[in-house]
Amino acid sequence: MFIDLAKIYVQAGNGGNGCMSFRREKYVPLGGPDGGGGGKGGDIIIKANKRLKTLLDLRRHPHYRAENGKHGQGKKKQGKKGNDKVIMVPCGTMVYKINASSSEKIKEKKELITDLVEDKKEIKLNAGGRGGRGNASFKTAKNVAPHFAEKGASGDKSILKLELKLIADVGLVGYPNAGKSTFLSVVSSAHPKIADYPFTTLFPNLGMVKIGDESFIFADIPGLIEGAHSGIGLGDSFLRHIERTRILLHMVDLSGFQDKSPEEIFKITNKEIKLYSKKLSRKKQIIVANKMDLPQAKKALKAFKKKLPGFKIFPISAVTKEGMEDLLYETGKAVKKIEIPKEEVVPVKYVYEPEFKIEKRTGVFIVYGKKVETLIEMTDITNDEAVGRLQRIFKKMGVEEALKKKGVKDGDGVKIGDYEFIYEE
Ligand SMILES: Nc1nc2c(ncn2[C@@H]2O[C@H](COP(=O)(O)OP(=O)(O)O)[C@@H](O)[C@H]2O)c(=O)[nH]1
Ligand SMILES: [Mg+2]
Repeated sequence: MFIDLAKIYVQAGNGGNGCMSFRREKYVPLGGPDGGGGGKGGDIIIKANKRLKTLLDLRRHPHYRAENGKHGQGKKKQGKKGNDKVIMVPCGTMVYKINASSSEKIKEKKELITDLVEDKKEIKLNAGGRGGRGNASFKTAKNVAPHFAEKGASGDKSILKLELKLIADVGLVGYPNAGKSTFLSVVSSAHPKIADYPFTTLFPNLGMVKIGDESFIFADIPGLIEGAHSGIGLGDSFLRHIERTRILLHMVDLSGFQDKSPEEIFKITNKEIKLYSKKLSRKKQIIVANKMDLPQAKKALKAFKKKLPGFKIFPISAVTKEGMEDLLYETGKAVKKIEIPKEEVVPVKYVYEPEFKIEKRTGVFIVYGKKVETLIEMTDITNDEAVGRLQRIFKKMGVEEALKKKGVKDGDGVKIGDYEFIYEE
């Protein structure tokens, strides 16, 4: 099954906890601290693979987790790093991060992170959490026997939207029944389904076409009809698969479609393309009048040309192959002149974020910020020594100073990450 959209939930591995331990050896009465650090959590990596053709698997299995780091151990033994999770996607997959909002009313904001076009290209998306340090790391001249260790930080979590956009040089567009699939089956070794009724093509087909010494990829997509932009017929979402093509072959059945003339159909198709995307509508088109073998075709071609003055039209028959050589020659020439359009990956803007922010709510002060939240997360709150160290760090960062400025008083609540404290001078 061809699936071109999927939403997946990924979580990088958590860091392992640091270890709290002291050396115990015979004949060594007072062993020093020897707790090792935890290993880093595994990363989430997304990688393009040219053998994959659909996002079906990812739609069926939408949850991915990288391995957690192992905890540190005594004798300064470092915990093992968690294994990365590599998620394979077809070439041409665009990866968006969704800024999930807890409120359903706020529309999901998505941000293009990367466009994985080339085979084997990969991107590290979510970093695993840092491993906590063991108590051996906290030994100082002042504190030769620290009785605490850090916990591991949790791995980044996110929701990704994957969108597959096929990669082809030439896109075939037109009304259903125009002969697009027949054309592809004649010029390439692809075997799309062909039949004398609309919507035989239900998903895009790619075919390699040799023109002169070079090969180009043609994409055949389901036909568009009037109202496709509002979901009529098979809708217009398949147009995404010709957005990256260099040019379009716009194929028209000279015998028209039901009660519509070829030029009416030609105009409707272009209107639907424009309603889908202005950018797509600016792509160069080669107009192809198909089914020249039919008895009325010559007369119809004359009328079609008259209605579209100034357009160059290539008459062909996909069945008898008449006119095919000229058309392919022209297509080859045009394709070479035009580059494959690049999707614009907007580089993630660096926004200055203060180390923390404080917000005052009734009776409680909330301290936000990645740094303070990670520090809290990595601290064993039940351990006085660890909490003491954290307080010193917060003081150095200016958290206490800032709280005082905001008017914190003895007995007020202070919330950081998942923890709430009572403030004491
Ligand atoms: N007479 C004639 N029939 C054709 C020609 N090309 C396609 N057809 C027929 O038109 C019908 C629709 O063809 P198909 O390729 O499925 O059209 P698509 O919907 O545009 O992909 C089929 O019955 C084909 O056999 C042609 O050049 N001449
Ligand atoms: Mg077709």
